[in-house]
Amino acid sequence: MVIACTRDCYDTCIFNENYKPLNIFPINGFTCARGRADLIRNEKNRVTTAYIDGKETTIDEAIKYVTKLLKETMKKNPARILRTDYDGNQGLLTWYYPDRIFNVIGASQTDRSICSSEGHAAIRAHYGTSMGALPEDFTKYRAAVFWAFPASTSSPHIWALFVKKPKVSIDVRVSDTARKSDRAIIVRPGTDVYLAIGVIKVLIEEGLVEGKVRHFEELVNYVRGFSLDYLSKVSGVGISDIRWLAEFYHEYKPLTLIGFALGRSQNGGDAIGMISLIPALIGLERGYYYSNSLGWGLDFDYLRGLHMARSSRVIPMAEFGDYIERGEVDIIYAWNENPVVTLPGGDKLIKAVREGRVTLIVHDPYWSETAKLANVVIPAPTFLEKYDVVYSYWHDYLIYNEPIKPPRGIAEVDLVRRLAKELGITHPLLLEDPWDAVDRAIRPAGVTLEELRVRKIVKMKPKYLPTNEPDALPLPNPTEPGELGPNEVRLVFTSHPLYTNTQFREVYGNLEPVVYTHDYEGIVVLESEFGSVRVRAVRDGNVPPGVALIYKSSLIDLDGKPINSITGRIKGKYAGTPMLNGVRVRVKVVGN
Ligand SMILES: Nc1nc2c(c(=O)[nH]1)N[C@H]1C(S)=C(S)[C@@H](COP(=O)(O)OP(=O)(O)OC[C@H]3O[C@@H](n4cnc5c(=O)[nH]c(N)nc54)[C@H](O)[C@@H]3O)O[C@H]1N2
Ligand SMILES: Nc1nc2c(c(=O)[nH]1)N[C@H]1C(S)=C(S)[C@@H](COP(=O)(O)OP(=O)(O)OC[C@H]3O[C@@H](n4cnc5c(=O)[nH]c(N)nc54)[C@H](O)[C@@H]3O)O[C@H]1N2
Ligand code: SF4
Ligand SMILES: [Mo]
Repeated sequence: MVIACTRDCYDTCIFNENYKPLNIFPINGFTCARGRADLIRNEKNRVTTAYIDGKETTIDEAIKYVTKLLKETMKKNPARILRTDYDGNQGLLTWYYPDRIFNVIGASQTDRSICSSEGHAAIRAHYGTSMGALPEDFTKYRAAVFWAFPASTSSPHIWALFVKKPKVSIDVRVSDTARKSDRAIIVRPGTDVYLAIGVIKVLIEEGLVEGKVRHFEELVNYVRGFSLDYLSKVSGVGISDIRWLAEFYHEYKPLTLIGFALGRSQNGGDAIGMISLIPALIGLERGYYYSNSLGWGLDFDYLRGLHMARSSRVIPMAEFGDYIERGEVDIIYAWNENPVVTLPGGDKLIKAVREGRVTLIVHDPYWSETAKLANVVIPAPTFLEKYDVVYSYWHDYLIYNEPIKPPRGIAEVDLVRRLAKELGITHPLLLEDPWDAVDRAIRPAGVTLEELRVRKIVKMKPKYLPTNEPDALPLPNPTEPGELGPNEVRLVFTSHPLYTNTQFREVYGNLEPVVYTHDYEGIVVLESEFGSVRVRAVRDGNVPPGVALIYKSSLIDLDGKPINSITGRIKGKYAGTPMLNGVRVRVKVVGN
């Protein structure tokens, strides 16, 4: 029997029944601080019973109450019910299947664009798929470029494969990954597209192109329109560094690893698209890696029931708070997500719930900020307590996760099927056995449930491999981020080794909201065009002037207000991903 770490993490570690990481490639017998703490975490901060308006109740009562709430709003307008979900657990049953009930009743959904959508769409625009290198391919490369990808923190197993190889880090600050790389290139936030154009320009003009790109002449003309001098000025990367990077590409033929964070920055999709072309130009096939989640062929749409029913309305995550503020939703049902903290405008959700304008229903194993705020809380089992099928957005193992702890609460599929029954819904989507749905969904990836149940881990066969000669060559029309005014910085976020987004604070404690900058010290107010928050500023020589860094696991300010009150209303042009990184912020020191 095996267990998969189901969290939003590239590595998706696989463990044996004693919770020891398997010694198979690419897990290689080790895990991270979170993996080591999971058994302890499982006993802390748990929601153990249901709650209605702060009072303990049974799960049955809570289901009846939620049924009543849903019924009332369904009569009025089902689009005023918004379900919101993200990646607290990557299980096919936990995350995807529950969507069915909301499609059947015609509720609203978010666009789920917060994390990786922008880059998926941008790479697909070039290659027809976003599938990149597989872990086995990684080992064949003699070098790597970590582009906005602090892998030593965000993906310990990817990092491990390159520890002994030449590495370049491209970031807006000197990250741990940058420190451990052979060369760190520091770029201004939101300007990677200019750097990528510069690299392509040098490759072309110095005769270093060895691969084929369709519409190559168009690309040649396009880069001719930019001078290296201009590209250097906008990106903040010296001309000699741009040349050096192009030559490194030419000489080492490195794998390019593109971080999701880039898609959440200004010109993010354009940057990712252009970066993904570089490997093709130097003659590499699938010489990039971004996320392989959409390449296996796993039929997420089938799991969500989109072949039969769809949401009535899609709300961009960038405008999550704005829709709430405008009074466009009455009920929010959240699972597998902590939207109060992680979505733009979470402050507006807090306000609307406190003022009774929105009823919040939360299904979560832990007392997240969103669960604490909710009118109705229903306990969910953790991945250590339920069966599920788990995939990775990096490696190719599909995993049959079996529980090693007795279940607490009610599993996601069971909850939505109970709700469907109470609501009198007899739609075939909710009558289909969830395991049959899983079987249907995994077959396109070359795996059957029967085989998976026997073997526990089975390698998927990628269904959507890229063509290296795509039909389209979408060329960017980027916008310069512009100069900063006095006391202005661009806010960026990064992951912390001890947490996954908002998870693990029950083990490692609450991180103080600290902003790391080159110049400021003491208590500061950060003010953007969307609002302000109060945090502690710490001077950090690894952060250049004009940049401010916050860990994305400390997203609550000194007054209990979400940092996302001040980010993210601007949408990416490929998939609408909120611009969380690079928001212009004024810093005012207010204390020490
Ligand atoms: N330990 C740990 N691992 C995680 C997570 C976690 O919370 N903790 N979260 C997981 C999740 S949800 C995700 S999405 C991934 C994210 O994984 P990554 O995309 O690898 O990284 P982040 O940690 O978000 O860091 C983003 C980096 O981009 C830099 N950056 C910001 N703006 C720009 C820019 O405009 N240009 C460039 N070049 N760099 C920029 C930041 O300084 C930072 O170093 O990690 C996953 N892995
Ligand atoms: N300002 C800013 N905001 C950001 C980011 C940033 O860089 N800066 N990063 C963004 C990114 S990349 C991401 S991916 C999102 C992440 O946003 P979220 O997905 O909201 O982040 P998590 O903290 O992983 O929260 C997931 C919730 O799922 C719950 N959960 C865990 N396991 C289960 C389960 O089995 N069942 C159920 N029902 N619930 C479970 C956890 O307890 C937790 O409350 O945040 C985004 N928000
Ligand atoms: S968080 Fe990532 S590295 Fe850590 S145990 Fe889970 S999958 Fe492995
Ligand atoms: Mo993410």
